Amino acid sequence: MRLDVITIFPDYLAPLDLSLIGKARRDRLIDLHVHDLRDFTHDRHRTVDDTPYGGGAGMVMRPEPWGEALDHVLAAGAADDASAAVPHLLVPGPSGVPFTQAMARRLALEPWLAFACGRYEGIDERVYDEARRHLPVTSVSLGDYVLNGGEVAVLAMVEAIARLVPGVVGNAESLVEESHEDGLLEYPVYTKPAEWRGHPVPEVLLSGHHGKVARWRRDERLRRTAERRPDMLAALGEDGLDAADHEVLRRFRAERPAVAD
Ligand code: 97T
Repeated sequence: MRLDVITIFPDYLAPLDLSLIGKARRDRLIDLHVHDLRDFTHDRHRTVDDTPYGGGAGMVMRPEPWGEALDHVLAAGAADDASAAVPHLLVPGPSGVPFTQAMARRLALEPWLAFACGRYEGIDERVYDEARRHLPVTSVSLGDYVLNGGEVAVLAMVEAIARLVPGVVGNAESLVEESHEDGLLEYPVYTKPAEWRGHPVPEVLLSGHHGKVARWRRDERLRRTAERRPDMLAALGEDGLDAADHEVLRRFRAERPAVAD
């Protein structure tokens, strides 16, 4: 998979040299290219922003460097790998569609992704209009909070996507039995020692009874999801839960009403 990132802070992406993603790059599973937007300016000050037409607070990123940077990415990618026609362009911002595990799974199947990191109040809208003439473009948000720019969002998205690329994560099983892959949060986990500072590991986990362990874990996932993410339980609907699930949820709710939402 080829990844191109355009940013005014290339150093922000340095963590992608580390850990699992760094290893995937060395193994040539991920071909990551970071581009400095200021390299596509032509004035002495390497200007990338200006005041907004119509007035208002802050600065807007000018379209010309973005146009040149995207032209460069398209040409460089096509020269490197003729099989990848055009990238899917992802633009993080607080007004995008929510980035989800389902989206990460779809994007992990694509041969080429490009990320445009905006700063200030955003990028001139005509950059999106022009990009859409050539590529699929998606504005994505990590959640309902505000960042200073897209770089941290790109770090998160690249990690979420790249770990789903075959070969990047060694144990394929660790990819499926995780939160957000089947609509419930994960169960709590424990390791040695069996007692620590007066806290014992739940007895059932030491019992060796696989059926009981599985039911206990399912119950804990339901309990956590009901407590922390009632929206996820609602989204699962009737079909996602069986009679035993409904019974444990009824008991949890009687014990303690939901706190989230
Ligand atoms: O708030 C932002 C500013 C710039 C780029 C991205 C974001 C953002 O992305 N997800 C949440 C906020």
